[in-house]
Amino acid sequence: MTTVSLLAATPASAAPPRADLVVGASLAPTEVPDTGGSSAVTVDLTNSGTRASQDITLVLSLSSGTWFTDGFVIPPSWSCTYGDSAICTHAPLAAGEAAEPLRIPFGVGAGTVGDDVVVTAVVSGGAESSTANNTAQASLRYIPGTVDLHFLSESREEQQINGEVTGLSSYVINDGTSPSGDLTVTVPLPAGTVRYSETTEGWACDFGDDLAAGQPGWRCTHAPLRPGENSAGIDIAATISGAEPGDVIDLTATLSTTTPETNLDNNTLRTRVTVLQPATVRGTVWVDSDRDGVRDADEPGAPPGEQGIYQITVGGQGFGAVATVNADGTYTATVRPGTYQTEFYIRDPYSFISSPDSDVVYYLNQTGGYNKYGRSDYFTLAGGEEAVVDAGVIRY
Ligand SMILES: [Ca+2]
Ligand SMILES: [Ca+2]
Ligand SMILES: [Ca+2]
Repeated sequence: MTTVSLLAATPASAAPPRADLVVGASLAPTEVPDTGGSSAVTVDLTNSGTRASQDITLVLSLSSGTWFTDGFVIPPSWSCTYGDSAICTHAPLAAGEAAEPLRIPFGVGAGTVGDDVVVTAVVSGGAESSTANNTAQASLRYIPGTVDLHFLSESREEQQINGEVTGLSSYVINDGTSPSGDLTVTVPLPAGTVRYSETTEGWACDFGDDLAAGQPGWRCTHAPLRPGENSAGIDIAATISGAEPGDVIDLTATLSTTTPETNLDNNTLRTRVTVLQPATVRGTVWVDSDRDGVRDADEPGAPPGEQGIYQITVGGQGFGAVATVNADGTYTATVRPGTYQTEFYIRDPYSFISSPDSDVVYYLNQTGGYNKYGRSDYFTLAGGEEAVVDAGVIRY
């Protein structure tokens, strides 16, 4: 008798090998302003079963008022099409294998504070030991949107004299999470100044007698800003005029919008000018008519113009002034207290000479161009002081 050995029967308690896909979904961010915004869902998928799955299909569904956006990259192991739902496919996962995490951004429309947007992920991939873990949900909560406009420049202080130009120059940014309304910036014209200029691009600026909260000044408007968006540059400039030394002049811009803001403390930008007593630089470009190398009492000044004194500048410390040249060859420049030199640009038929009566310490009569150039030494002036700086020339 032959005994046939049979394979042991599978015990009733041992389950056959089965795949078991497990899906998880998370959102970042998990809050969105009530004016709308965006988020992204990340799907994690693992086969925690004991056998490979079949081909996998993942369906991502969004609440109404949300939509999948374009232009992002997903792992090459996934393939998706986007409609009302995102439908993504993936090759079978071996037992214990995890898919590359799949991150898909989406847009969120405006909603009501406290409401939730729900994202649902459902995965399928053939027979499984359990499908209870094939669905995952994540939600996004509407929170109050914020608008916070502020100037990007810092307030600053300057020291200037009458005749100089001061100003405000900045951009406005929306640091909130929601779009602003239209922007308005007002700048009253302070006493001791006159209008010089204002921005013409990106902003619509007007200047008038009652435009700055009923005061003379500027009123500028700009289109709304999205969250994180910068405005066009705004520039407002005024000339210091009729001010007294010691006066403190504030040029202040105030920013507002039609939507509520979370912070109004950062809506001003100021340039503060302390007015200085000016110093004066003056002198004469005199003609050595008898060519004896000294300045005689009856010797005239050179004429201003293309055939004489073309320009005289008083410069130093990164700024300076163009002198006013008079018909008799004298000139005057008004400057801040500081250290300067006078630079003379003259033209044919005049040339510089060396003379004990000339303060020109360096000159070039052959410059290769029209101008002949001469300059004085540096000199330092306090407020109210005056320097007399002369240049001797001859006429051919
Ligand atoms: Ca499952
Ligand atoms: Ca603000
Ligand atoms: Ca002379």
